[in-house]
Amino acid sequence: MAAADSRRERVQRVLDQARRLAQQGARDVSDAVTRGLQDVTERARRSPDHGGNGESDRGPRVEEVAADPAAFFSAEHQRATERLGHANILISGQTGAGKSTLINAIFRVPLAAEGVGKPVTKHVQRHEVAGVPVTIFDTPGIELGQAKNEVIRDYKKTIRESRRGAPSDLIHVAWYCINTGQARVQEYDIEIVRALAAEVPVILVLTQCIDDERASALEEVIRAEHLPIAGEPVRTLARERTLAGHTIAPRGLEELVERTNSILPEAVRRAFANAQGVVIRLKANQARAIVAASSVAAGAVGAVPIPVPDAAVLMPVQLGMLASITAVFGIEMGEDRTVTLVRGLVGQGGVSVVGRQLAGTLLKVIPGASVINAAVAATLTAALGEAYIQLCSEMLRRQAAGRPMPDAEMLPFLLQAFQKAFRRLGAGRRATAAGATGKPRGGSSLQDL
Ligand SMILES: Nc1nc2c(ncn2[C@@H]2O[C@H](COP(=O)(O)OP(=O)(O)OP(=O)(O)O)[C@@H](O)[C@H]2O)c(=O)[nH]1
Ligand SMILES: [Mg+2]
Repeated sequence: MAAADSRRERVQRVLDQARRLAQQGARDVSDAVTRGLQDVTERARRSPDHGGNGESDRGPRVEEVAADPAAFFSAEHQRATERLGHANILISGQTGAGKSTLINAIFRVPLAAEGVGKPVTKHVQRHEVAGVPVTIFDTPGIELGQAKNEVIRDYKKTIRESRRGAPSDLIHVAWYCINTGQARVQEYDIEIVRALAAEVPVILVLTQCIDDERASALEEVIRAEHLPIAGEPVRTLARERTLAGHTIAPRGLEELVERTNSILPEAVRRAFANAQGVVIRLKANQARAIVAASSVAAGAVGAVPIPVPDAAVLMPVQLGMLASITAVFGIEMGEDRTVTLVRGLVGQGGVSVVGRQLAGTLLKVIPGASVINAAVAATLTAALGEAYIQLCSEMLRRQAAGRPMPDAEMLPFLLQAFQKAFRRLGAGRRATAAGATGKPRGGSSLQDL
């Protein structure tokens, strides 16, 4: 009985600690983690040295996840997408400055394509697209000479009302666009920037920048005005421009995205990382936080040693992790794709079988072990997460280059990246195992599965 009590206490401690860690690192995997842990707890309760009845009323069992992993993945993806948060950006500047062109170059879907959004006030329109966690408050067609005070009043009204509404409506940052081609900085621009900056952080964007001398001249005036803007103005060209037979490549978009990201509150950075389509690294960085938390959580699952044949207990954590990464990347995962990937991964030797195989391989060099321990569980999960980040990054790169990755290539790419990442991450571990050197024996590479 004393043994049962101490085991129960230990399981409970692990459960609590893992939940805490997962919640700190990535709230969106914590549910999946909890489900995996519940299962472990359940097993511990049912074990012969414990008299518990194994009843639990929370979350699906690992067996249920295993029965339809694609459905579990989709549900987790949905959940993670809802938890991304929502970023709101106000964009302003004179008509023709290039606001719509800029928005459509920055975000992964053309948010301002039609130029007609839902009117918020006379001068402000709202652009949003279902499934993209960013709303743009646009000010189309502000003409020089238009009643400036009226325009400013409308902006302030929009921003202040955003503060009173739901947290997801809050306007976080404003981009004020000045066309670099214009002869000088207008008084009109200066006054609006000042008025905006009294309400939200303002990034000044020099648009249609094809002439650095002119940009420098404008920047000098802006500096002399001591405008309360966030950092230096950002020089941008949203779309390539051909001049006298020379093509000038787009520029400055990455810088604008990075600057914006640094200003946004932490709670909505994931949403912004998802919606923008310019800096893949931003998505990968956000995703790595999810992998770190999942890996710790998987380690905590493994702290109640998992008999090797029960490695499926890691599945909720790992599928939850993959679903959250997909949400952060903003990759559209239709049902076909999900089924191809998840069934391929799980059904043909993915998350669980790969885990068993590799753990089995590792166990040959970790003396005395017949279980997946915390370190192995954490390493497997970290390797899978890193491999999946590489897959998502590659998919976006190819998509941007106009050569989308065929669905049939996804799984082989992922497995290969997994193998590499696992070797790299596992190398330290194998090296520290007594007497073990170098490669695992048994030849169970993923390709052999
Ligand atoms: N090649 C190129 N053309 C641009 C760029 N930015 C703006 N343009 C062109 O400039 C014109 C005005 O750009 P828009 O993006 O519609 O300007 P806007 O600020 O949204 O204008 P309003 O909606 O009227 O306020 C369009 O013909 C664009 O194609 C750019 O970065 N590159
Ligand atoms: Mg426009």
